[in-house]
Amino acid sequence: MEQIAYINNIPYPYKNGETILNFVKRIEGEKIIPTLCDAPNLEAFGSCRVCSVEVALEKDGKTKTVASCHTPVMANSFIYPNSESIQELRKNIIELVLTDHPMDCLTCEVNGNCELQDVAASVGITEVRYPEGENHLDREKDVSHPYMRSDLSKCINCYRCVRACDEVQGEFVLSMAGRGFDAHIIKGNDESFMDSPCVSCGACSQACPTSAISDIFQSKSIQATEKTRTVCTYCGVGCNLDVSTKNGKVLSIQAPYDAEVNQGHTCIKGRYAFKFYDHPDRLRSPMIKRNGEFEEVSWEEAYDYITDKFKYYKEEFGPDSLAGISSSRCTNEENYLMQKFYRAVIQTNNIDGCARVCHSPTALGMQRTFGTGAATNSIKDLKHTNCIMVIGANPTSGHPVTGAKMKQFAMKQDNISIVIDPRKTELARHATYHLPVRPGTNVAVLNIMMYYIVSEGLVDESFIQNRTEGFEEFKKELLQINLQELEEIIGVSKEKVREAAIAYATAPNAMSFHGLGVTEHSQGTFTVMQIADLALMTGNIGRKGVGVNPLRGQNNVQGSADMGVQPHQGAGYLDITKPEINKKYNEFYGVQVPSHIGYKIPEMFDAALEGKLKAIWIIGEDVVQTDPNTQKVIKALNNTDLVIVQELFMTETAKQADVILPGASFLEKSGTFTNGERRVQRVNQVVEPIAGTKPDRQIIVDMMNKMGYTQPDYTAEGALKEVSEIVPFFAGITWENLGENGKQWPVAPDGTDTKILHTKEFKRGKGYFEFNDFKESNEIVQNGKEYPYILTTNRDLEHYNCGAMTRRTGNVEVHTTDKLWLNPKDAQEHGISDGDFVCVESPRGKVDIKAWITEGVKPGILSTTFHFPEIMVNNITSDEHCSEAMCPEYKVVSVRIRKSKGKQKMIAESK
Ligand SMILES: Nc1nc2c(c(=O)[nH]1)N[C@H]1C(S)=C(S)[C@@H](COP(=O)(O)OP(=O)(O)OC[C@H]3O[C@@H](n4cnc5c(=O)[nH]c(N)nc54)[C@H](O)[C@@H]3O)O[C@H]1N2
Ligand SMILES: Nc1nc2c(c(=O)[nH]1)N[C@H]1C(S)=C(S)[C@@H](COP(=O)(O)OP(=O)(O)OC[C@H]3O[C@@H](n4cnc5c(=O)[nH]c(N)nc54)[C@H](O)[C@@H]3O)O[C@H]1N2
Ligand SMILES: [Mo]
Repeated sequence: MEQIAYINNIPYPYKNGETILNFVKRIEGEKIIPTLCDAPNLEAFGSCRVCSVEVALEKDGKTKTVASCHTPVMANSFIYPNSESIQELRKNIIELVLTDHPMDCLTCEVNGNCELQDVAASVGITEVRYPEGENHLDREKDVSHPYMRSDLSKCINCYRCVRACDEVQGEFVLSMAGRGFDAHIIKGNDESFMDSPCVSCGACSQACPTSAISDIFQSKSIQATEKTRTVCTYCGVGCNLDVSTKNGKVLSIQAPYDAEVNQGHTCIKGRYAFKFYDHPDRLRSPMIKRNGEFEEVSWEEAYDYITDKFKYYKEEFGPDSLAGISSSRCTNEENYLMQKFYRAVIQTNNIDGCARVCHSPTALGMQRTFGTGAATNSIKDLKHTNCIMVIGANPTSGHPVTGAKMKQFAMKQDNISIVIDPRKTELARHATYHLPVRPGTNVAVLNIMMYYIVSEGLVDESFIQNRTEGFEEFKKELLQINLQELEEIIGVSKEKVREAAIAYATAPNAMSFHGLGVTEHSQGTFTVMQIADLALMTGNIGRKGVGVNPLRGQNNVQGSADMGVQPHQGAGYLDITKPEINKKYNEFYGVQVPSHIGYKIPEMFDAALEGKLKAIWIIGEDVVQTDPNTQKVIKALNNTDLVIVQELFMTETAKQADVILPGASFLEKSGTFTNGERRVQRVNQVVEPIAGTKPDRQIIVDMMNKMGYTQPDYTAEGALKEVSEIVPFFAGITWENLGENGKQWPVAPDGTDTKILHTKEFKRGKGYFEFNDFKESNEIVQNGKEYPYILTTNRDLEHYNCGAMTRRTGNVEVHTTDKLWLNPKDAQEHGISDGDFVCVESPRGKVDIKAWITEGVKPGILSTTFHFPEIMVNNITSDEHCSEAMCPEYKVVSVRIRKSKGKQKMIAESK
């Protein structure tokens, strides 16, 4: 039965549980009731009372004044949102607020965009009747931080910042101290933004209605002439961003509240780390290296130079003497064009991308078990699950908006969270179970988990029966594992593993998330298959709140593989070796494309060292800094006749180039990115490309035409149309129908998208069980004796991969260098103190890194990041890689350590 309530004596239907505020706003419009402490992404709070309304139980009956933001509508009640007495009440409240608020509006940074000003005007205040009271002008402004600012003289104690920090980011940095007139916001233990544990997500700044908390970009106050919605360039979460511009310059970035992905939230990189885009270091002209020096040349000269050489190598040494690396930082359309260039124009399948060094084992492992290599569910399923298993991922740094949601999940009573990670990550600190396994032993710990689930009869028999194959054989092998031996290998008690396994298997809905701690190993693909097996045996597939969910890395790494940036599958994951597929591509591209598998990235470098690779074109990937074994990569590039690097900056790789082509960043182009939940979203050009640069797609299209292949000029609509004609799961995607929030593939021709995969059957028919036993990494077998420590490498919140972009923003002031996590026991043994440089040596070489002494790693385990070229940690990582997918084993490096003498001496000398 429809429920009715009255607004000003007119009846309207309301939704069950709807607050009076939302009800009245929905019927009468946004501005009808003023609010101060309310915000779209926060729970109702009911403290400022500005949103008060009168409610009576019968017409013209006795009314009661209630805060509309947190009072639900009652059936048949009579609501008077703007009665005379309510208007008087609101005016009084605001006047009181204003008495201790400084009246320096004209010189205030948010003048014209201040919510307090708006509300004051809307309740009809023209002057304050009370004498100006005491105010808080003695409160010092906090300018300690490169981004965050506070001026608490402007604070009206609405708690929005405190609630944003708690409810949105889950950081609990802000709180209220003191009472009455002295009540004030503090950060951490009453310290500055810089000294507090603030993660600079800016949620508080976006939430603050005045300028009490803001940021250096004055994001709220900006008198922008234009706002453009686009998608973040950093990680695979795919946050939507509202970018404000004036006179063609980016002023600030805010997060739209109506974005399905990020609901008004984003992180320090998305919101604040954009100033790389017009940094003086941007490459601004094509260049050719002559006699060891780069010379600026025209685009025509660069194109002709490359075209002549490409034609010559192709003719003389065959198409397979050329190779390309495409960029997951670029759009789908650009990646599609780049693989098309290699397949249709050069006629080689030598095309690969950063997924190789990242989640290639995920794609392969999930294809083997399910048939599709992408996340099965959506991030919003965190609302529908009872248990999360996070293995080898550190989302509060790598995927901060998702990480914040997971942290909120883990902090709720009754929710189960299992974190499998050698380090005590932020999520591990909140987890129900943290299993700190030795790096490289995932296969062992997952086999123990599955052993207990099977032997204790916790499997989902009917799911196994109806939806899977291979279980009997699998079970036979699984039950033969040696628990004692494996327990020793992982370094965690099997009892604890058993408890976690039971928690996962008995949860009504359990969802797994995994990252590079799973994939970047010699047994990476097998581990992914085990995670998929765990879901299969417990029936955690095909509905809300379950599934296998890789936290994909780059903003568009999902998309670049979807578009065919892989040497064995073309656009749409079609197997290039199959004759019928080859025919399909031949017809579509109008030329003969090759049907033998091309080089993966490590094979490109091997071919270069053997003299077989003549030319390589690398777009947006700093392989020298980020691929393993740096010195080998440099040798390989030096041994390649023509190295073309298309970049924003003079990276370590660009320095090795023969030709440099200056590309354009995400703010300067249109297209689409696909996030980690298969969501294809529109990237809209915000500003013109920096003078001298070209959008990457333009460069590729120009090169196609120069090489004699007719490719029409680029439009976002046109390119997407071509993609949708060849990639089956893009069939129903058009630029138009993507709308603001995108669509999750597969998208049927009628435009219907897919939130959850494998609901009825798997792409390959039945889910496939395959048992794999633990095998010690070669790195440890061969080098473990001489190099007894294990170093694992990962990332920090503030910097992004090679750091070319984030090191050119204020982030570098927040986080200044890579640091080495070192257990106190190990530190003591080597006489190392916090901040000392430590020489970390592997069979490949040595690097000096600053020590950070912490219980976050066990004795014998070290951890660091790879964001700073001065450190260049990949000088010491190895060539070991996943046996199936060739993803490098960045996560297990055998090393020895000592206090670094050289570095200290250098520092002493420079004083
Ligand atoms: N701030 C920031 N965000 C990023 C990036 C960045 O550079 N900076 N990069 C983006 C990219 S490209 C990617 S791919 C993602 C990566 O994001 P994640 O997948 O979270 O990657 P990492 O931080 O490298 O490693 C994750 C965790 O694996 C753990 N680990 C190491 N060895 C093992 C092991 O043997 N077993 C288990 N179970 N765990 C292990 C590490 O301790 C670490 O906590 O992040 C993306 N987001
Ligand atoms: N030791 C260690 N090494 C690792 C890892 C690890 O865990 N440990 N992780 C690995 C992983 S998962 C990954 S994905 C790789 C990432 O390694 P990279 O792909 O090398 O890392 P990014 O910093 O993302 O580099 C992208 C480059 O693209 C440029 N760029 C950005 N946008 C554009 C654009 O629109 N056009 C053009 N032309 N250029 C652009 C940037 O300036 C930057 O130099 O690193 C790997 N390396
Ligand atoms: Mo990655």
